[in-house]
Amino acid sequence: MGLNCGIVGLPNVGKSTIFSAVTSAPAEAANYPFCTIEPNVGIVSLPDKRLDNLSELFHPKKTVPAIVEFVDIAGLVGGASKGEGLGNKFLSHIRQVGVIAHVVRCFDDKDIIHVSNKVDPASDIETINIELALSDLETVEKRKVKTEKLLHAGKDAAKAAQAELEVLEMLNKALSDGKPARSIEFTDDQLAIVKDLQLITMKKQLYVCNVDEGSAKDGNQYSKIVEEIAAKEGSAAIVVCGKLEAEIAMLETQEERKEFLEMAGLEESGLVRLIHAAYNLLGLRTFFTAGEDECRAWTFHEGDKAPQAAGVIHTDFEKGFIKAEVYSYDDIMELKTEQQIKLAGKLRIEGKDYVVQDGDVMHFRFNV
Ligand SMILES: Nc1nc2c(ncn2[C@@H]2O[C@H](COP(=O)(O)OP(=O)(O)O)[C@@H](O)[C@H]2O)c(=O)[nH]1
Ligand SMILES: [Mg+2]
Repeated sequence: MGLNCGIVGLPNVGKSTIFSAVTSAPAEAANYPFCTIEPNVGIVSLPDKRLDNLSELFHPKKTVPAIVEFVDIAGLVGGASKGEGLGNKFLSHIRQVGVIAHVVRCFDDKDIIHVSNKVDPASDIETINIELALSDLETVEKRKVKTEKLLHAGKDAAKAAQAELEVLEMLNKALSDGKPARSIEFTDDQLAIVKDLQLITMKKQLYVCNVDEGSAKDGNQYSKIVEEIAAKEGSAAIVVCGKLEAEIAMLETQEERKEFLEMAGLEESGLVRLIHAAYNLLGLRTFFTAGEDECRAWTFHEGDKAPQAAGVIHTDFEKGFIKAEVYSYDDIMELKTEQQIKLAGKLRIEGKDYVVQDGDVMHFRFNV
């Protein structure tokens, strides 16, 4: 599954506005050779104060942030699962993303047509979620036909098919009610079956309330409705003003941006919150490498062990992993140099079973 966040929502809710703003200062693509470069895909740097602070200590030639990919997925309308709008193309795009940012129109503007002629967040959310559920329902039904044939196969295969059919039945019931697959409680064994289906409604969803300028700070009556819906399903919700963010993104210097935010009464850009929320929902964490040449933030999955984290830098690091020298971000901030870290006994030597922690600063020893 991609380390990326797909932006979905009805037409004219502000998806492309938010996508353009979020990708207005694209990360230097050369540093991230694995990323896909397509017009609707943007590579976004993850703002991280810790990396800035490390760079201040090490004065490296180069500082490289971690990234998140955003994908602007157009074409979702009621009936998409039956091929309306961009229909199937849309659904295949959305299957490939790691998490979904669902943009909901929470602003009034007579000049901007709403597809169903009135601003109604609850109904908009339902329209989109029903389309996603219907698409998954189709996947489930297709699988059911296949699995039923296995009921008459050998004993073991029949048993496995029976277990799978039970899961498919649970999914069928929830999805037919318009409920997402992620709302069902599965056992670990069942979860393995579900994962294999790559359902859209298993992905975590983040609601993005696109509000008018005046509501950027505290939200409005529409965003309150979205927040309630999100809370009920255990999803996250954030308030962003796409129009304001687009204006901020046009400003050239950090100072100008800061001033603009202050004038709008905001502490930080809504996009920064959006980027961080996507990163966290993807289960991503950051470790650092720091030195005179380069300070860099690297992305790993929560729970990854040292060799896997090393593999993020280079596959050879993982294959030939010997050990990792590790200290924490907090310790280097306090002690200032690696020399002092060593003297204070804060440099740890960790082996292949070490579970990497967010904020670790690491050097890897490997052998190829
Ligand atoms: N008033 C207002 N207009 C917005 C806002 N965000 C987007 N728009 C406008 O709504 C229209 C549709 O936006 P767009 O981003 O293309 O929507 P998309 O179809 O979801 O990609 C454009 O004319 C935007 O300028 C907002 O926060 N407030
Ligand atoms: Mg668009």
